[in-house]
Amino acid sequence: MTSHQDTFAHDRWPPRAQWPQMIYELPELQFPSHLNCARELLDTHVEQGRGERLCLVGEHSRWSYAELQRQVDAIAHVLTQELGVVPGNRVLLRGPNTPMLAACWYAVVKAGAIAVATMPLLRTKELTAVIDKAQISHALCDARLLDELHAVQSPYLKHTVAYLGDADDGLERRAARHTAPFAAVATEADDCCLIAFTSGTTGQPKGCMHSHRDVMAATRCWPRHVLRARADDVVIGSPPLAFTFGLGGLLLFPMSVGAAAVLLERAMPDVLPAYIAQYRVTTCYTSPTAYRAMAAQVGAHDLSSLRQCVSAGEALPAATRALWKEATGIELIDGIGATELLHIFISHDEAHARPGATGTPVPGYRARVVDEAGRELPRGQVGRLAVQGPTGCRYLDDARQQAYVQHGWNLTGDAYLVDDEGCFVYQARTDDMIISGGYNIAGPEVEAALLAHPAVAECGVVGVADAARGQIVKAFVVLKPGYAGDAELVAALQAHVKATIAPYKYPRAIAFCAALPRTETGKLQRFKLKDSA
Ligand code: 3UK
Repeated sequence: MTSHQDTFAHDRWPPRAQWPQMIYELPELQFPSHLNCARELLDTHVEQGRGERLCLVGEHSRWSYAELQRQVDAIAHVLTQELGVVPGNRVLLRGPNTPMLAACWYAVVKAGAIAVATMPLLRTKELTAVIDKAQISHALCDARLLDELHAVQSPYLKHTVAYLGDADDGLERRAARHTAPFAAVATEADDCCLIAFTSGTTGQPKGCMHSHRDVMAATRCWPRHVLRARADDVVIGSPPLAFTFGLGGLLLFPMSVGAAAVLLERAMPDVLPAYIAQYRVTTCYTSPTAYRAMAAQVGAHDLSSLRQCVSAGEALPAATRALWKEATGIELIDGIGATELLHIFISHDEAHARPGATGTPVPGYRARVVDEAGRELPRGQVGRLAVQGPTGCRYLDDARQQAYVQHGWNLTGDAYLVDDEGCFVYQARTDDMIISGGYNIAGPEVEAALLAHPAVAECGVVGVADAARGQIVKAFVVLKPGYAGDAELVAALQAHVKATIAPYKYPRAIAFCAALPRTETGKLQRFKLKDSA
């Protein structure tokens, strides 16, 4: 059953047999059959008299729950009455973190449509892949990021409306014409409400489908049991809302308890401490790399309001935990999450922090370490991390579903061990995904970009260890005859990659070589490149 008029997503869930086992044992994970998470996370606060509480703070705005609801309802009217959005349509969202982007997200979901938030740095090529894969008909785009979207040529995308610009047909001017409340569409709990794209290991983006129930379930597990989110929290952080780490931490979780969030367009480590002081922030979300960078400069700011700091996206080095504690007195909360599982599923609270370990399964989830055949391994042995819970992997129309979900368990692609105390200790990615500064970067995608340069004959891209970023992207390049592998060419290749795909994916290191190590069948042997680096 679905409330969706456009059944695109409903028709493309993987077959049931390929789903992970979903677990709803906790009493707080029981939901009615009709559920709209936008209604739950926004409207209920206003209905229950919390409308005047502070909800979202931006660089140019400060909205209460009631004000956000007014914005959301007006945008939902624009979507449904002027742009023809019907339940089940996919709506692309593009912009840096702002209250307007958040309002657009809630408007799409409240209207029963499916939000496809995209990373602000994506370029035309990557946007096109997402739009075609999810057959996206509508886009709401920050006016400052229109160019790459306008260059997209897709048979699916019919309407693009800009916000935060000054065009006469911009979203705010259209929205101003709608003052009536918008009643949330009575979606089914199981209806898809968001598709989160993850680049995976190959660079072919995978769309992770999540339902209204999944969103609500995520708000009732980690934030409730580990973080213990409170109504007086003021949260801040760097991850984009297009990354489910950011969506949960900065939007869904604070709103699930009636708290406030500061949404920053640019939240790099150089500016974050000043914002924490300015807004009396209690809770911060960012990557291990950013905590490391911030530790050096927190002394200059009054961080006395800060109570909790969450680290995710990549493994937290023990040295970074120690550095942050020394600088602020705060014990970092580490948590491993995944786009496929929506948010964090193994973590620990401040009292149970163990340097070098991620923690234990979040209430609502189960985890174990298994061998290649899916058998549970004894403690101390390194194997593949397998997870089950109330959220899980359902890729949009993708054969890779059967790699991620095996025997009913989500296999995250991480190598872990369980220590004597039952604590999960991260080892490495089981595949070749490069994680640099908190971003996932697929080597083959960088290779594809490099290969389009006239000087490049062959290339292989791997991640190599780096103290500051965890890993950096390193490219091994075989040049075509007539080209010299000098500093000038390194700079040219780097500029070329930055102009082709999202700039953060560019190779920070480039080595020139005469040939690449290959198997007899012609496959690149990445481990040999890594070894030589
Ligand atoms: C790695 C970690 C060690 C790990 C994410 C929190 O990162 C998130 O989602 P992605 O889909 O990547 C998932 C992969 O990233 N990873 C994430 N956190 C940790 N490795 N320690 C950690 N604490 O390889 C995992 O499989 O980009 C994180 C919440 C939501 C998320 N989507």
